[in-house]
Amino acid sequence: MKDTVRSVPDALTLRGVTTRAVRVPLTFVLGTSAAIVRSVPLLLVDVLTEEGIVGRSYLFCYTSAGAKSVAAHIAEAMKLVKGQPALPQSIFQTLVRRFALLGVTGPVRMALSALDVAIWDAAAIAVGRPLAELLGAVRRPIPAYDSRGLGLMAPEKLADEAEALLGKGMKALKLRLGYPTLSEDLGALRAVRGRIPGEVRVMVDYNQALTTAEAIRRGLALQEEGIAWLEEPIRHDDYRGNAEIARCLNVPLQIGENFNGPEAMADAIAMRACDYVMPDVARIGGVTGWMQAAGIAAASGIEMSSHLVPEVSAHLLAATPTAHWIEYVDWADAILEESLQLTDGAVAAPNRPGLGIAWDEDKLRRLDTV
Ligand code: SMN
Ligand code: MG
Repeated sequence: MKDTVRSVPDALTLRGVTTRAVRVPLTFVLGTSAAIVRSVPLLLVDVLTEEGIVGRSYLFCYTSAGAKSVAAHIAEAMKLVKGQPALPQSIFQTLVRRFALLGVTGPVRMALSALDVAIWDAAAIAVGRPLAELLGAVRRPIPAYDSRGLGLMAPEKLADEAEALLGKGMKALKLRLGYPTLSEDLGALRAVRGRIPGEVRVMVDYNQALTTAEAIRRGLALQEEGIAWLEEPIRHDDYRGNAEIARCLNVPLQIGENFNGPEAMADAIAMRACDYVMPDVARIGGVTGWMQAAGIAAASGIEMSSHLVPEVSAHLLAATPTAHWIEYVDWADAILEESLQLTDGAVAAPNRPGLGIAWDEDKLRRLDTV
């Protein structure tokens, strides 16, 4: 039989980008050991193509200055690639080289990641498929844990909040620790545990508060309480210290929200600095970086969860062979036309083209700009 070679349409062409920063008040205040988060600056990114398709992404920028600097880097990056085919992997590689002298970390890395996500969104919209499917994966439900609230506060308040959070049918919660003493940490954990069904999993997150010795001391006590994982007990990039903690504890050590690209994750795994990984799509390098990281986690046989931005992570975890937990927050409900759906404590990416996100202009008008 004669082969028929069909030609394919050209890729989309990058035309420009717009960004908008808004401040979203949280439904549950989040008191971490590093800072109290009452509202979050979100940066909304629209990548425009010559064909009229718009790719979107949004970012949590931590601070107002963070949002401004990420926006500035996004604008500058687009000037460098405007007119080029909207092929995310190649665009990312080009931009990483162009920003190498400044350094592809922090706001620069977040800017390139956000552009990458938006370009992937446009590409998936162009073929009319959900991003998860473009990545070759079924949109399967990923078990979710509720990461709203449960910050540092009085035990009685924590118990009330845990009960309120479980109203959404969640089967797991994340509690922030890092009180001045271990006995206060234990008091907080026991207060939450005492108010929720025994089968609900509890993750604990120190947000880098401890020294290595203190992390081992507290970890040995906490692991007797049946926690799902111990997250970022010490400085995120102290892989030697993290490896020592992982060696001394039975409870799984979780790190990754601060991995700067898949290279950092590969180093951490090579040094046995963690048992689980949870990259943030905005620091790992967008969809492009995430898929590389997913390959490393799969090849290493390590469970991979996500950090924040569940609307994007739902697609990515579907395409992650060792997908573990999706971190659920509702922050983007304040900016999106349709909020992410939770069913039986799990999240599946929506059956819409691309990421399936669209800005709700009425909601945006009611928010303060950053
Ligand atoms: C976290 C960090 C910063 C803001 C919100 C949440 C946290 C997490 O470390 O793992 O969710
Ligand atoms: Mg964390």
